Amino acid sequence: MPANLTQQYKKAEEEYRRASSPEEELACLQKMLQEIPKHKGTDHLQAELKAKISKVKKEMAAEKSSSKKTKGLRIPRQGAGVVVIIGGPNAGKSQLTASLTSAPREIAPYPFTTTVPAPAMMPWEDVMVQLIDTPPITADFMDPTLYGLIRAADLALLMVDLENDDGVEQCQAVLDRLSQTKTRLAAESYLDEADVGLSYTKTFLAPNKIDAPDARERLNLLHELLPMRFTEFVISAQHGTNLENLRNAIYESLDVVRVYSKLPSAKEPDRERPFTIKRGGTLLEMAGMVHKDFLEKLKFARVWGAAVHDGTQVKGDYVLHDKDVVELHM
Ligand SMILES: Nc1nc2c(ncn2[C@@H]2O[C@H](COP(=O)(O)OP(=O)(O)OP(=O)(O)O)[C@@H](O)[C@H]2O)c(=O)[nH]1
Ligand SMILES: [Mg+2]
Repeated sequence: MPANLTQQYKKAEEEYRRASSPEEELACLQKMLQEIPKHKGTDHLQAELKAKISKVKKEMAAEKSSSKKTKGLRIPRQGAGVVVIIGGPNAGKSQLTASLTSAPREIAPYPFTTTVPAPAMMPWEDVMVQLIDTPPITADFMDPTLYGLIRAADLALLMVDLENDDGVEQCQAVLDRLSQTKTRLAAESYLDEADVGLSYTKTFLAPNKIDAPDARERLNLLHELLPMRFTEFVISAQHGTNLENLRNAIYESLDVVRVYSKLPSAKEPDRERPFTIKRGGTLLEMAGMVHKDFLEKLKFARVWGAAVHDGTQVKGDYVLHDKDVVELHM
């Protein structure tokens, strides 16, 4: 029996696809349910709509219960850089976050376990990198805060579920979803100057669950179907396979150097908390991070490091090297 969907229904469905918040989605779904012709031929569709409505309501409730702390609130940048972990449902985003940090994350074999983006700190040698675990992106749903998080991130990790036959398609759905927006993934970060607002975030592909049966076949399929070429780390977030390579590559992608500050009166620098600064950054930039007064009052610094003789006196334009020890004078 044909469904004979009305124009009003189709219009609501079109709007549903473009909805950018759960509230909008709910309004569209309710309109669709109201407009759908009620007969045997649409039973299945009606049931599907009702299920979607209850899912969106749950999402909204989850958002509300945590809203006082998180809704509309920017996650403050911390550490040497920010990495956003994205992907379809069940890809293992929370498992990877838990494995690379010591943060407890809720990990479960059903979709939409994670409902709110959550930061956690990943150690690399003596520095920390901020990872952000996120809710899944699907053809029908994307947490509206994700656009900003992806644009602001130094790196995105796009995870693929190799345990499930739908995993490759779900990854494609993430890319399709983003390709309809001005927030996109690429091999390197850049802003498209010809198209204002179009922003590309450097991305690593992380096909996950390589330990699962038939994961290799799905990986081959992924390579055949994925049009974009990202740097790839095939991992098992649960078993730890390739995670140390990924951890190192994440840090390297940030392209920062570490600098230890030393008080003139102290014998040793503060080795506990290095400052990190983009490679090529100068002493003056670093001094400004220590205290903004230094921006105007810095006279000189003494530096101990691989590129200079111990205690060499340098000016604000000195380009810092990894592991430099710096003694600021004003
Ligand atoms: N075999 C195997 N299972 C994994 C691996 N990583 C995660 N899983 C399992 O996959 C399921 C989903 O993991 P999660 O980390 O919750 O996935 P997620 O991407 O955060 O899911 P959502 O929050 O719903 O988007 C869980 O049952 C995990 O135990 C892995 O490396 N190998
Ligand atoms: Mg999760």
